[in-house]
Amino acid sequence: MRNRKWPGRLAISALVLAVGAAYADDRKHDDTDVKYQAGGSPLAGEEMHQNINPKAPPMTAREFQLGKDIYFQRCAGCHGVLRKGATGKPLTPDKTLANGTDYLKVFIKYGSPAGMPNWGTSGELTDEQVDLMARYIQQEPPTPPEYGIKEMEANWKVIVPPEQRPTKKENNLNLENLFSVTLRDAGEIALIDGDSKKIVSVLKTGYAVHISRMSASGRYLYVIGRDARINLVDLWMAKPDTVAEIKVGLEARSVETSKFKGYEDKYAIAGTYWPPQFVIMDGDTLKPQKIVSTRGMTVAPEEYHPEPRVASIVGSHYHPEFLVNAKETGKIMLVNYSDLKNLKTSTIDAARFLHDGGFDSTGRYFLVAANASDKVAVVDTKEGKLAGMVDVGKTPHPGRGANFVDPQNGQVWATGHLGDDSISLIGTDPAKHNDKAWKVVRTLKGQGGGSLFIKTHPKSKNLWVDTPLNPDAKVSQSIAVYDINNLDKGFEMLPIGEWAGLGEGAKRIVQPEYNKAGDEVWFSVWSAKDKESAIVVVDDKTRKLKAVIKDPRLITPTGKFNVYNTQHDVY
Ligand code: DHE
Repeated sequence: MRNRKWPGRLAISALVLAVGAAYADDRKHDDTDVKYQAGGSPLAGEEMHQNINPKAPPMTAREFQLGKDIYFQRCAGCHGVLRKGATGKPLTPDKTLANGTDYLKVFIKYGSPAGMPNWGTSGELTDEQVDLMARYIQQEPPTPPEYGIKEMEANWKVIVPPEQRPTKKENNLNLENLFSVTLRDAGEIALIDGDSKKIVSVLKTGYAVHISRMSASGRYLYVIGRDARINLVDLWMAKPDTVAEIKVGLEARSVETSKFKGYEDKYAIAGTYWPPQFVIMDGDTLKPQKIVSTRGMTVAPEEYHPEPRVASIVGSHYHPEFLVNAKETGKIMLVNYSDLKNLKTSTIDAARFLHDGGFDSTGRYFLVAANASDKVAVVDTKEGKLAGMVDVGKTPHPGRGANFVDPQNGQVWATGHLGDDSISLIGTDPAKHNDKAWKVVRTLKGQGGGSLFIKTHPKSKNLWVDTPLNPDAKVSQSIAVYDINNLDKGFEMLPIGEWAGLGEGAKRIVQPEYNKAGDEVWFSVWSAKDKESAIVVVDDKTRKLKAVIKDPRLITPTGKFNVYNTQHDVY
């Protein structure tokens, strides 16, 4: 293919150009989910081994470094660290050398209707950068280092040993109504007192900090950054602070602790995107104990995948098990932690591209989006089996989802979608409504695509659905809210971005989160690092503005985790 005649290559390029250009404008509106998946990666700065491919177009060392930075910031999320493909196609030299530089330049510049963003015409990459990337992806992919116990222990610190920690709570905070707030681009979290709405403290965490999870006890906060650094924060200290930290790899998204009776917080677990593996640690010190690779075969059609990234992880309440979701293979591993030396793991074949998910209202069933497969897998954590596989809308993205009683269909769990404006309600009550269990029982029409999170509360009659990645500012800067008792009425739109009273900025409204009482809903108003952001608090009964939290330290607030609701899976 490589020595294809010039006219052939020109024809292909012209075709891609025509198709790309035809779609370039209006497709901008539907590749939000692809850009979202192609998020930044901390691997850009990592030293990597590099083979020079003599057949590839020459690059200087500096050009190669630039190409690596751009690849890991923009492309790795979809095409994988080793370029073997993930939600995006493989970009290995056997394929890219055959395409050649001109063809690749057109593809990168104009994108494709299949979802490749138009990096050039959208202005994200200059022509020189497009040329650089077309040559870069014909080189051998650099391989980042592996990360074993030696590397983890070299990046592990117990700042306050357990025996020196408070034996009782030493502050007068209402911990159950404390919020851990991700300050994404600051690499920090803000601890905000839910009662006073005041920032209690801002703690340094990992790069592009991602999520917080609670210990079973409600005393410890586990915070993970995209750079796979975990902070263990003791909320009983006079001033809550980090008491242990560890870096468990080069890139990560999820952390959890053991929740089964008798094992509460005995172990913590973190899953990494790179290397593709998970590690079980001591819950109170983060001492790494057991590393398990996720490399292996995908669900049918079975083929080897070299980098199945670990997506969501939850601790079972029925067995001493972690449910570990591997994105690219579509496998859900039930990892039994009762004997780490003789680790027992059973594996459920779900669907490829597992991402985020949450429990049903009973805490028995775990529903997880296989987002690029447009499905939701349902795991019965009591029986250790797949209870259902549900076809939903385009690119479901539930966060942990929302549990409520649909007046016509009984207990349901709901998810919004990145790729369309639907909201799928899945029946979750096989005992009383077996005919509706693990099926979409109702589809609501939302404000638009680009939804990331959906939330309700057992004491509320409201269902809140965000659309922060919708390209229309009116939609991304507002929230849709439904009356659960009258879902047919459709949604009311609340202009949360306007209520924040901020200057210019994206003001994306992201991730509704309730307070402990269930009578307030907190929304992040997420603008860029150099713009003002805020948190808006809405009264859940009246749906009126209750408070706006502004502070120069609130840089790019995104996820908010109320201690009580996160500890007890209230959503
Ligand atoms: Fe997240 C959860 C992965 C981008 C905010 N995100 C998750 C989970 C995964 C994941 C696997 C589930 C963790 C769990 O439950 O154990 N997120 C990814 C990505 O790979 C992706 C698409 C690209 C990236 O660069 O990371 C990505 N995520 C984002 C964002 O850009 C968001 C909107 C802002 C931010 O802070 O980074 C974001 N993700 C969140 C939040 C949760 C989350 C708030 C937890 C939701 C919850 O209620 O539990």
